[in-house]
Amino acid sequence: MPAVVVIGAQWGDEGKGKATDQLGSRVDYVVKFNGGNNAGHTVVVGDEKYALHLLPSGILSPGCTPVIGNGVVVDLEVLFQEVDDLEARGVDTSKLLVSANAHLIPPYNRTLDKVTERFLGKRQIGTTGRGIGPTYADKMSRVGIRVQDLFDESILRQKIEGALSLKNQLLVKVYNRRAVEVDEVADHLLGFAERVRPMVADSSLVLNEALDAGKNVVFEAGQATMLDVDHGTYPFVTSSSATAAGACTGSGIGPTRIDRVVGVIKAYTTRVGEGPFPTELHDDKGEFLRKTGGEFGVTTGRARRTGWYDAVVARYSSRINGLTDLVLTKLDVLTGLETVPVCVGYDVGGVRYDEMPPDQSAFHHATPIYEELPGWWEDISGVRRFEDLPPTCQDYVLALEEMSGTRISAIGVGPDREATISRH
Ligand code: 2SA
Ligand code: GDP
Ligand code: MG
Repeated sequence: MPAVVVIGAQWGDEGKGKATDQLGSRVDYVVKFNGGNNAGHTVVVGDEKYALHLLPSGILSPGCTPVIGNGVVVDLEVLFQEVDDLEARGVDTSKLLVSANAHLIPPYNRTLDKVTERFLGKRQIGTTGRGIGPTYADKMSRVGIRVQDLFDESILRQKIEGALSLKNQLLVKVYNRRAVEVDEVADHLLGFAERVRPMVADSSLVLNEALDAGKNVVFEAGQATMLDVDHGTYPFVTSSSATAAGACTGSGIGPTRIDRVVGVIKAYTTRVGEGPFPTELHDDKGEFLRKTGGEFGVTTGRARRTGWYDAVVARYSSRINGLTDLVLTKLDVLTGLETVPVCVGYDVGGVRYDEMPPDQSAFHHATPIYEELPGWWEDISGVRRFEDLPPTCQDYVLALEEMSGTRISAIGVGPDREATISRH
């Protein structure tokens, strides 16, 4: 193994939680390196179903140390809610480490996230409303508040004061809201300081030492390639680096330390929130995918938009992330279709694109060019060997592998940990 990065190859919700959890028993550290509690990862273990938001999926594997890296934005209220909920269900969270450099989501950024969306009107992004965007904006504007600031009250107050001198202008003058007081923010954040103190670590040092000692470390991305702030469908993206490169900046390891980059990809496509989505379906097939695949947001409960597999997106993700493997998920959802269309390229005003168009207008106007592959009718959820899949289903996987430019090393045929076919 030793250092494996797991990323989403589409617009999120590909099943990264399950893929990471599966590596669990052989993993010493699982690191979340971007995003925050906008994420929603579902892991099913026997009869138990867990929905993780801020905590890395590795928290469910005994023996594994979960790490919240410096690239994450942390809502302390949500952190401890999630910890308490898991503890109440018998999950040991005592090993959790939180980077001293991770940024905090102060309550006013949740408000700003929601009012900004309302003000954007038709141009809204469809955010999760968790304060993610404003907190990353603060980080880049150098008015953010970090975990380590909790332990020096005078510095914390100075930083809150600095941030509020800007935020209150926006809240009061632009959004017609009440001004936020330094005391209320400081009291809120300081209320968590003693509880978070024992978890705080120099996570870069911890992880580099672990790698030096030959430990197995998994870096788990939130969101996905097409939502990455640099490489996604900007401005309809999240505000963090969700691609493989984000694992380095978001955790403090160098690129030379990474051994494998695994892209998790659904056998069809979904997207939550606004923004272009060439293979989106607005018919009964789209409804079939949503219903059969249970495509509803884990964090907000929003219905996900659904569409066919897009091999242009897959090739783009292979390139941007330098993928070594693909994990193809939810193949079972496609059972029962006469044929399964796969997008192999785009038509933009009569011009064919086999690769992602370099400008956003072209992508917004891309019409998919489909290849129809034969479907299958058999229930495949109990299959554990590739050769036991129906022949047309095997052909579907092999065709995706060929089109996507990366080896498919595992296939998901159900939500449970066990419902996976390994291919070596
Ligand atoms: P934000 O809140 O600033 O990160 O929103 C910006 C865009 O990023 C999308 N986004 C997501 N897309 C898919 N899944 C996500 N996590 C949850 C889940 C989503 C949910 O697992 O189901 O419950 O709705 C996630 N988080 C952010 C978001 O839709 C915007 O398009
Ligand atoms: P993540 O954000 O990438 O971790 O994915 P989500 O948890 O948001 O969404 C993936 C959903 O698909 C969850 O409900 C998983 O339990 C489920 N899931 C994962 N893999 C499979 C699979 O192979 N088959 C089926 N039917 N469901 C799966
Ligand atoms: Mg999700």
